[in-house]
Amino acid sequence: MADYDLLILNGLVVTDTETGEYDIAVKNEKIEQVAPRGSFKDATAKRTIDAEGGYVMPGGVDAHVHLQEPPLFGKGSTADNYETGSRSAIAGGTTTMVTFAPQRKSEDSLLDILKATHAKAENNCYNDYSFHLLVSNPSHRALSEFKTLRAEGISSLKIYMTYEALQLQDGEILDVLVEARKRKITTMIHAENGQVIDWMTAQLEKRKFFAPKYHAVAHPEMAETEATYRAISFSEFIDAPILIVHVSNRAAAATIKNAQDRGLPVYAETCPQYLFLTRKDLDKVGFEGAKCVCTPPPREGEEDHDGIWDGLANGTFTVLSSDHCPFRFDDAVNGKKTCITDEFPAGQFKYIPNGIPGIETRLAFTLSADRLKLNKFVEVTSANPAKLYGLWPRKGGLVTGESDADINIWYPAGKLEPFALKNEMLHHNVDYTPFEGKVLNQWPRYTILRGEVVWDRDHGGLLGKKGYGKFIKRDASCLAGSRQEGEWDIPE
Ligand code: DUC
Ligand code: ZN
Repeated sequence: MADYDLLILNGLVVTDTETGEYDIAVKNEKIEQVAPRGSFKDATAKRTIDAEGGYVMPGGVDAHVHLQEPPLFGKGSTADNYETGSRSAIAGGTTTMVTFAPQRKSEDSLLDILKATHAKAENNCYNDYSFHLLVSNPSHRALSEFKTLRAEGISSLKIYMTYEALQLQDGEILDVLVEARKRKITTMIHAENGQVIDWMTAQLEKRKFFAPKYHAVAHPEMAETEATYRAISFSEFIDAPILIVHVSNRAAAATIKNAQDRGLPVYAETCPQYLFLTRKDLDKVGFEGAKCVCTPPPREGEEDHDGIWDGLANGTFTVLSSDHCPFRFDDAVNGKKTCITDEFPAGQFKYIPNGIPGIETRLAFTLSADRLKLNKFVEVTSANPAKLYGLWPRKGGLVTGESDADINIWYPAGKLEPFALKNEMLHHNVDYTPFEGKVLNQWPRYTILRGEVVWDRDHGGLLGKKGYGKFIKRDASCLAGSRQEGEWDIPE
């Protein structure tokens, strides 16, 4: 009998805290040992992979993924279901994803939503997964279910300060934060001022401005920064931890940094679209710009990108997620073209479904850009999302005896010719990528999920099986928590 299930030799192992020449032994789906290079020369394994000096990192954890959702952000429905979305994730090295279980305003219970979302995911996933509850109706019943949600392994939820179908009023946000604090649940907040956006949209429409590029005008930085400040104020008042999702601009980032410097439990996320796209991408001939309509919109240019890179490097951003929210472009029933009518042959920006695909490209783009230290790259794409959302150390690390054997092995220097991305290379169910033609110099060569090689780029590509991915129960965050026992913790 072999000593191990898998040996990974000759890699440069990179975690959020360490870089070194280590070999890795895997057994029973777990990291059995990480030892100096050469330590396993007399050992046997069912399979051995020679990393040839390439980086060996924990598998990616993407904690902002929209799959199989009804129309919530404009008119269309998301193009990826749990099968196609998780397939795309694995092909890009994301071994764990946290998707949304969306409650509609007409729905009372969150537990029913959780059950329905389990049914969508079960036996369909290529990668491991969990859910954030998306709360749009914090009814008495919904709030009373937070305790059971925790018992069911859900330790985070998301709320919105915009979008008609989702927006909470300030008092409702406070209701959620009090209950979340009591149950040690982390609250993710989409921070944009919905009334400002509606007002701007009306101003633009009055002037007959309907093209996709006006989406960016309707979502000014001020709307994001104001809502960010308000969300932080609520978090400070209740002393409840929050994460501001998909931060796009420097003023919002500075507001967050200021709160963090004051010791508040405020965390933040950014996404590749705020590093690689600008508002010019929305200003293309005809309706093409709709391919890059997401919210908040990509900002002005390089200076904004630099600000976001700086925020990643200095720790303002805890996590880098994809906000994968895929809509097909050439689709007038569920996709971007649902906003085209006889009256508006060039569409109406306010109805363009908001979102872009990106679960497969997040890791390769960020590593290829070579703007972050390697440990920081692992921290924001893998370790921190696991820590923030209660998956650590099972996910996001290579901790002996504790971590699942979820591993990405990258190409060693000189082994992969830089290549231009084409949508046909991707595994999602979307007919475009907003990043068509982008030149990359890295991609996961092998991806391993709980000891199984599920992606081998040069020998078969996707090897994983639908249904191998499983639901992972999550614990309380080990990063975020209230600072004090407090007056809001009223006994039941
Ligand atoms: N932004 C997007 O781009 N898509 C989904 C939701 C959101 O807030
Ligand atoms: Zn959002």
